Amino acid sequence: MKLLASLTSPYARKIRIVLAEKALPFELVVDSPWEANTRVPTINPLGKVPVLITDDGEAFFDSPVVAGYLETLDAAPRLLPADALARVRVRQTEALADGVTDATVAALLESRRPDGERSAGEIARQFDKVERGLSGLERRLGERDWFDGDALQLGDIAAGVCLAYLDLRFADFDWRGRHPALARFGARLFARPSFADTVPPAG
Ligand SMILES: N[C@@H](CCC(=O)N[C@@H](CS)C(=O)NCC(=O)O)C(=O)O
Repeated sequence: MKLLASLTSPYARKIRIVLAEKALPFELVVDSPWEANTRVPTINPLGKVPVLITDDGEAFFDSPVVAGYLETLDAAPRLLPADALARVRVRQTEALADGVTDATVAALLESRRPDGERSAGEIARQFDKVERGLSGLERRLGERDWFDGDALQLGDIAAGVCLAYLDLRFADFDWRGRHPALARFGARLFARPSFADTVPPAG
């Protein structure tokens, strides 16, 4: 299978980490939807990465759907529980973490708009979501090692990716100082080979 991804996309990184944790072989096709010559919109009408193309040629997007597809393959470890309600809870953690990532991306795009078009109010509004989302994640994690269950699952990966993306885009944003449980969690997660091997390039 092939994964269309940009190297800085946190959503694509989430999937690359899932693939690494499951030791699933795949071809990484680097394609940034922001470049003029991107092929992504011909495969995903939304023009976004990640997109996974199966060996049968079927395309899956967006990242929660791709993660769901990968879970159907016979590859340990399970990253979503078999129990339906437990699975919804992992998906809730994933949605909260992805939502923080969405707000971080929105703040970044707004901050890159030209002088005169940039809205400080909109950037602040997005950072309010980031801060509230991180507080929600901090409460959800509490004193535990993992968000849901007793081993790494998809919600943990999404949360780790969202924290790492804040470091990449807003290095001065001191989430560790305000969220000690997330700081402890991040330190553990970032040391995993699946995270260390997918650190995005600067830029
Ligand atoms: N909810 C989607 C978000 C994907 C997304 O926004 N990807 C960004 C890269 S970080 C993208 O491709 N943006 C291109 C665009 O918005 O045109 C997912 O989880 O896959």
